[in-house]
Amino acid sequence: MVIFVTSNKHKFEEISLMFNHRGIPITWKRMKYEELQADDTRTVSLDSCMRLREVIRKPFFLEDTGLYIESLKGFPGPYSSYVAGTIGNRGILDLLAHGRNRSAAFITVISYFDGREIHQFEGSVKGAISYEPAGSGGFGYDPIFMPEGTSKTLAQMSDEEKNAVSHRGMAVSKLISFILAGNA
Ligand code: ITT
Repeated sequence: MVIFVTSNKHKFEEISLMFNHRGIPITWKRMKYEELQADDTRTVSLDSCMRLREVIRKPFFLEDTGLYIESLKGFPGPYSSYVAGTIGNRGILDLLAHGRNRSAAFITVISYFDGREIHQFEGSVKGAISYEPAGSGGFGYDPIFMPEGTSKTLAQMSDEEKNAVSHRGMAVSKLISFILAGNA
């Protein structure tokens, strides 16, 4: 049994779909935890995991995700949660007006505590910020992010389709391979 710690139900839905598909039991520990303010998703994810292992004391994982927009020098990056809750998708679209480069990437870093040590798994997807929000699936920035090679936003995809191309899907695949290789 693996515990996934997040306050975000959409993350749990996407991840549990992949675990269920591979027949690996997963439980949701719904919990909001303080995050370090740092420039990089890997550091934020590791720091949260190190603090939570003192409290949870059993194998678990968490993940930290950021949206990195090239022409905004990586903004909102580690501040993605704050920005989503303040200026939101409309604010991002406004910042990209006047013909700015719309290239962007999502990065997810999973930190998995196996009961002894912490292992990290990273996934990313490159794409572009759309001109208008589209779609009603997913969450957060999904309506304005189009993965490379598609003309759909992540919000226009089912959870299965999103998992097949997404930052989170890639990071979770790596974690699942690690667990199935006998490391859980
Ligand atoms: P935790 O409890 O797991 O930390 P959170 O929602 O605060 O949940 P993050 O800090 O990792 O998670 O995510 C930052 C924000 O980025 C989040 O609030 C969403 O708005 C957005 N986000 C994360 N993953 C996303 C995804 O797959 N698609 C679109 N937006 C996403």
